[in-house]
Amino acid sequence: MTDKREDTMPAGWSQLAGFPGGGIFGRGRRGRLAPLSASRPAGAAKPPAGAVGRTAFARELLAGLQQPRKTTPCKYFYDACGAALFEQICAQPEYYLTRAELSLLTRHATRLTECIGDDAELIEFGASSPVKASVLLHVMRQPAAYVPVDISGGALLETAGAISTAFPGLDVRPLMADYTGDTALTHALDPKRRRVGFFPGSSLGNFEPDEALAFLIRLRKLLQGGGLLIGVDLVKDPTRLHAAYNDAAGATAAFNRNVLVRANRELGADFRPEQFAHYAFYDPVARRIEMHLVSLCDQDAHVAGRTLHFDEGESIRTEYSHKYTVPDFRALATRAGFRPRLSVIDSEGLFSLHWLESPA
Ligand code: AVJ
Repeated sequence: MTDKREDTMPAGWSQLAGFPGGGIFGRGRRGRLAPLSASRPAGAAKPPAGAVGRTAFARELLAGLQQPRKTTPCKYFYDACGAALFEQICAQPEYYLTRAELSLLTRHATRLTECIGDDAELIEFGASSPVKASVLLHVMRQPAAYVPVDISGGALLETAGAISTAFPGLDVRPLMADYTGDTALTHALDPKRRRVGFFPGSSLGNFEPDEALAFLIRLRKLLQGGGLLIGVDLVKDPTRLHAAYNDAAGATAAFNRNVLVRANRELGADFRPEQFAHYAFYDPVARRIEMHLVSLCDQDAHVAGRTLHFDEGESIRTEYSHKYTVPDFRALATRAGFRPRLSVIDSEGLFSLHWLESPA
């Protein structure tokens, strides 16, 4: 990168779920939002509390906490509380990601319109807020449909409702699902429509590099003939990164502890969240934020009949958030079979947005 930061990349760079027991929500054109499922007749069974049910939560939580190095899958942050806490994070002054991405969407609207093209079906992976999609849908020419995919049912329906209100006549078909699951989302999509994926917020950073590649390959296949608009957080001054995951108001700390709070509520576990310290740091070698909950004392917790022990100072790794350089991300996308067509960064060089074509 040149020393003069630019909003747009130089020439070479800038040519132009699985649903295990998951509830699927659908809505016909101008119809009412209502649960529907391809595999389960309406009313046959109540959808579980989340796109991933309680048994899966208990199983995956226990599996992670019984490892020698304890971990929890980060997707379990996002119950209704966690989705709300994440919205609070996005409003913190230190958490620049959301604002930087929104400014890129607005600032490069015209070029994005060109990239995305007409009549596309917009599929958003992780749609707990309508804000970014709303900017994008304004920019798109005659969007054919909007399919928000989210693991948190409540947040998903709020997003879908807000978009339906703002865009009357748009075909909005919310899908409650864990997009990291390996089942294809294809049955929920229109086989005749050109597909445009939207994966904002740098959520790709949650994947380790090999998983990120595998996930991008899945998206490339799903979006064949269309493309993916993806937001990716950039490698930068570690102090700035550190601050973004250690906001002064404590929103990130509350979000981090929410996985324990949720286990207590949904699984009848007896974690003492206040006995775990929020600890997040940037590892410049692995180029990622690691988020941990560190036990402040020797303690036990009980989950689904199991006793878990935590030594004083022992950590649970709750999230990775990988950061990329623009060339490294474009190389990864290319390895996944995408053709990177446009990469833009904000004036401070904090965040990047990429349009990746998926060849037909
Ligand atoms: C939604 C995964 C992109 O990694 O920055 C925010 C989640 N974790 N603060 C991120 C998060 C702590 C966020 N992603």
